[in-house]
Amino acid sequence: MPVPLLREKISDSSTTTITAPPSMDLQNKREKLKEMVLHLVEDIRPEMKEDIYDPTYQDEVGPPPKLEYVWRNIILMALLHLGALYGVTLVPGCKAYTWLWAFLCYVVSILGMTAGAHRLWSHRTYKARLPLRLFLIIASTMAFQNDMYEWARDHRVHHKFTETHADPHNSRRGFFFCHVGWLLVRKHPAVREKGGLLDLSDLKAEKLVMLQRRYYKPSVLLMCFILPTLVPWYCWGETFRHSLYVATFLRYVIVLNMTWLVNSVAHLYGYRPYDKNIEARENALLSLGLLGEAFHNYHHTFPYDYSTSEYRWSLNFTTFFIDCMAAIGLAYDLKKVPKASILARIKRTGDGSYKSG
Ligand code: ST9
Ligand code: ZN
Ligand code: ZN
Repeated sequence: MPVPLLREKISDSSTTTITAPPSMDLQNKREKLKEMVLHLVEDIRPEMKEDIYDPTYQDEVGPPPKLEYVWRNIILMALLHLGALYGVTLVPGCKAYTWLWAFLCYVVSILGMTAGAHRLWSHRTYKARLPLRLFLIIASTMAFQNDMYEWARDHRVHHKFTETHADPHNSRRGFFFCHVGWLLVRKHPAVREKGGLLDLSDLKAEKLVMLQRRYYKPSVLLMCFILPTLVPWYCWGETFRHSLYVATFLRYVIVLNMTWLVNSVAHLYGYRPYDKNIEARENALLSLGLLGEAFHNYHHTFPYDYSTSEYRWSLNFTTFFIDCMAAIGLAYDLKKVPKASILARIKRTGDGSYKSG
């Protein structure tokens, strides 16, 4: 609607309203609000709003934020990566069972994050019965990426306020920052401020999530470090050195970097067939390694879809896994965006790169 500027008297008998086109700022805000309303209409999981993008929140213009380094994290992360590099040199000397074990730990860790931390606890895209939730929380502990409550809180705030200072791994702050740098410095005050407004009552109410948070340090020690090292050493006589550096340090560093690539690569490079107005992008190659988790333009457009992709099993082992769990009754109420809504959205906001698969 045009904005009335002033009422001017043209003649004694008539008055007219002189209008001007709305300012760019106002126009942008209206567009964003319209976008938000349409987004809500598409939502097939109306009970949870905490991961729905809020385009009305934008950073104020100002100097770049100051970095407050956390030296403990910088030193530990550097040592861990050095350990993993040494692990690479040991790979050829490992027993075949150790390779298989490291690969199994990789798959279990990633599943814990994709099917558990991401699709179940952060986005509530499906429901899971206790045995599955138990498996997923243990698997996610093996991945050691912060406890479930903290991960889901950071992830919801990443979706809602994406590419602003309230996004913990804001990709506008550069590749290194959104890949790993954000774990080496104190969070921007906006993360705390906006994250503090989120409703996390579902997470607080879940005993398993709170139990993991309470005993997180000893559980991580056991699941991420002790168990993966002891199994090859005890079970098939692998050397302690090979077990520690390959099955534990190298495997953990690969899991971490694969996950971080979603924040860096999948927010910086790739097509945006579903919504060209956001930075998240599609990356099929990354999705293969992440068991289906880098169809990131689709995922940020439709965060309530349990497949995090328009498709089901294509480069998406996690969806296959959830479907298998559904077949045996351990997963249910799987949310999937109807094809017609997807196609309408592609037409409305896509970048034109869409090819039906
Ligand atoms: C790791 C995490 O690697 C990786 C996450 C990747 C996420 C990927 C997401 C995108 C992928 C999507 C698909 C992928 C799916 C899965 C992939 C497959 C694997 N809201 O944090 P603190 C408040 S971890 C509201 O200490 P500092 C709160 O009160 C690796 N409030 O902030 C909190 O207290 P509490 C291993 C918030 O002091 C207080 O602030 N771990 C929020 O600035 C303090 O919080 C590490 O390296 C919020 N969002 O420190 C450790 N956040 O918790 C890394 C905070 O008691 N972390 N508050 O309620 C740290 O050391 C610190 O967090 C820090 C910041 C130094 C980074
Ligand atoms: Zn997500
Ligand atoms: Zn993202």
